[in-house]
Amino acid sequence: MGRLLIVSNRLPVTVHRKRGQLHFEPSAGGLATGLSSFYRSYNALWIGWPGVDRKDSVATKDEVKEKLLKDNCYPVFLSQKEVDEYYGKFCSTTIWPLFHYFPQYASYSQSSWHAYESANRTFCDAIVEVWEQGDTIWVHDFHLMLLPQMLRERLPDPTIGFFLHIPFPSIELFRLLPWRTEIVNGLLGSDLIGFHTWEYAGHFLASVRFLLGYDSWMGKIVAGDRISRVDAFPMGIDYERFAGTAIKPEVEKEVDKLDRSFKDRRVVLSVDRLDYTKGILRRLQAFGQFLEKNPQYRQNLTFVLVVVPSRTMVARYALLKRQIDEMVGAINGKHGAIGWTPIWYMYRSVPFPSLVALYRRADVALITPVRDGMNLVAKEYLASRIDGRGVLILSETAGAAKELGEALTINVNNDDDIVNALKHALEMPEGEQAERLRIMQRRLRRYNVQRWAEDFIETLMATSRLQEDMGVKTLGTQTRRKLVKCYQQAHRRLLFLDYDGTLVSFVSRPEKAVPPQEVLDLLSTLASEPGNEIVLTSGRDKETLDNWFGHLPVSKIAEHGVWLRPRGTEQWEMIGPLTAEWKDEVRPILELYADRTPGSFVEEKDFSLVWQYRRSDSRLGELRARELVLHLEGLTTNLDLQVLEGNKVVEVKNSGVNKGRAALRWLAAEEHDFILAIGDDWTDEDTFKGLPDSAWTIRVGLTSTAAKYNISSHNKVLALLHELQAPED
Ligand code: ADQ
Repeated sequence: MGRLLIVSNRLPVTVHRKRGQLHFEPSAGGLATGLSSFYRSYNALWIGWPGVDRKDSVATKDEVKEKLLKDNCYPVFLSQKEVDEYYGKFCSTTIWPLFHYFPQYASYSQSSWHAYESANRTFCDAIVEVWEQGDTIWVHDFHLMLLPQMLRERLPDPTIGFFLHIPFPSIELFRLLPWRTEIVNGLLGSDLIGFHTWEYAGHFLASVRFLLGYDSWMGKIVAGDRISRVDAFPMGIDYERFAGTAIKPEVEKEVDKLDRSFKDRRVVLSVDRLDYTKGILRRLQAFGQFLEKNPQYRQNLTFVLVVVPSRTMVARYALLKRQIDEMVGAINGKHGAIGWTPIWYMYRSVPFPSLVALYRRADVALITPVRDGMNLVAKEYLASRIDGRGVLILSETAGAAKELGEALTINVNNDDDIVNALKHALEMPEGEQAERLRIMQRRLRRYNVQRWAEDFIETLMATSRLQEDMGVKTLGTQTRRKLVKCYQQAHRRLLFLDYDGTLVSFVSRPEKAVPPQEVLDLLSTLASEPGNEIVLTSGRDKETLDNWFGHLPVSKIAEHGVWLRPRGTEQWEMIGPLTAEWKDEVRPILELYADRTPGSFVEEKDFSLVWQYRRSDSRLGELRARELVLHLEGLTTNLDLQVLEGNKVVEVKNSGVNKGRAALRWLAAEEHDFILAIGDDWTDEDTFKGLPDSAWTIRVGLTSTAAKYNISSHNKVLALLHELQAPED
């Protein structure tokens, strides 16, 4: 593998100018702290904005670039105006509130959207500058959601992963975004899209289905001729860094200092960036109530509230800061006493050893975000508790709650819940604290940030290999030319062509899929070519096929192989003796499912019954399809029936009837020196399997198949059939 190019809005170092000198400092925030230890141990280059204005002098930018490159970082220079529009507006006041379920705070402006697009393009340019064949690109977070698709358009076959550090909201929220389709398309440029939890991944898949109509299977989305994989990777922390620092003498000294300040008091701690999603005001309110309801803790308890300044240029954050100041003042004023301040409020970034000392000294960590993608502070607190004591209180709406089952979880909107959890935590026996910690620590130590990143990269590589395998099966230009050549050199040609999904795309009502003139002309020309036999292999009833294709010199297979009609014959033949009495027993069951599933209906054919759910909500449809198949299984064994799950259909018909068996009729009739079969669903698999090895078999859609090749859409099938008659060269 070549290098790993990590791309994020901010670099892990930020450049400041102080008295004419450039200063390089570590950046704040979960992504920077989480990944910075990982990338230094890897053959990686981190690409991002260092905080330097594009309009700065060339000399300054050169100096920044040179220094950053020594630390394997590569700068993307943005102008202050761009940053204000793209980061300050679109990222901070559109995406951030909407994705954290604060739609009332979200604003939508066309100009900031354009700035977002343009900033993503600037990042794209920078990556194109440094990318070399073999490099893997890993894009991070909501600032760069258009970047994967932009990169795919500019680079030859890149491997691209994307990880979203914040929640992906439910479709009900996401659809409010005017540029929702662009965002989803941007993300689908990735081979792998990672989220902290399966819940977020599920929301994304639902949006893809809703906006673009692409279904997914086991987290894989087939979009055009590519596969994107979606999966959950709960981000870990650098566990040993916290556990190791917690026992360092400098931290011991800090803890002693804290002990002298707090004396014997119990300590509750919270650490957050300044943000309304972190639930700081609700937490303070609940703490005030706790003191009121539990006077025994007055004088005996200190709440250390650490808030790191963030997005101070956004008005809402400035307002929040004021509200926190006021509430802290009010609670301290109301409950405080000489020698005791209930809340210790620190509004600043805390140096690492001091942060770990605070984690070590705190009896309880009170982490109550309203929404949080993951929340690393919760994990850092647990890793620092080397003494086996300490209790974590955590909102159920933080991604971390999904894996930290031994924490005390609360609903942040329920003050009583927080008050009770605080009491529970402060009174929890030490044995229980140790047991809960042990279980959570074991998990965090194992799935640390290193493991998380490796897991992501390994999955990305596996997805990219899958893409290559698909590539091998996809009917490429070379193979297509060979196929066309074989066709032309042959004298007796047999072509099995499925109709729905193969020659035309699916429509919601089957009776509306009337063949377009282009398809009729194409079939007519192909069928009148000397030496050609065209067999239409359809699941439709024979009357429809006669209506549509009766005037063409083609053979037909109807109802997935129940009926055959060789060209030039007057009548349909039935394959074997079939019965239809069973329909009276099965029909009511299908009708029940049609009633329970809006948009679905039952279609009746001579010897089969079909439940169609193409127009239903696809998740509900799939769920019901599974239920229906189970429901029918018991019944059909006695009746010699088979139940088939096709493309948005469940079909019940007599056993032993399939397109493959019907196709034998033409194979047995005479020798052919060219055989081609094209179909889009698994009822065509029987045809593929039944044909001799020399046959060309093609499945429409990029799914696994017994066919030799895949082709991405019905349009490509039509193009291929046109080419048979008029080769490109
Ligand atoms: P953040 O919203 O920044 O991250 P979080 O996961 O809690 O939230 O990470 C904050 C980081 O900043 C922690 O590593 C913490 O130690 C550090 N930090 C916080 N306050 C500090 C202070 N006062 N002084 C020094 N350091 C401080 C985003 C998402 C999260 C997601 C992360 C990682 O919003 O949901 O967990 O990315 O994906």
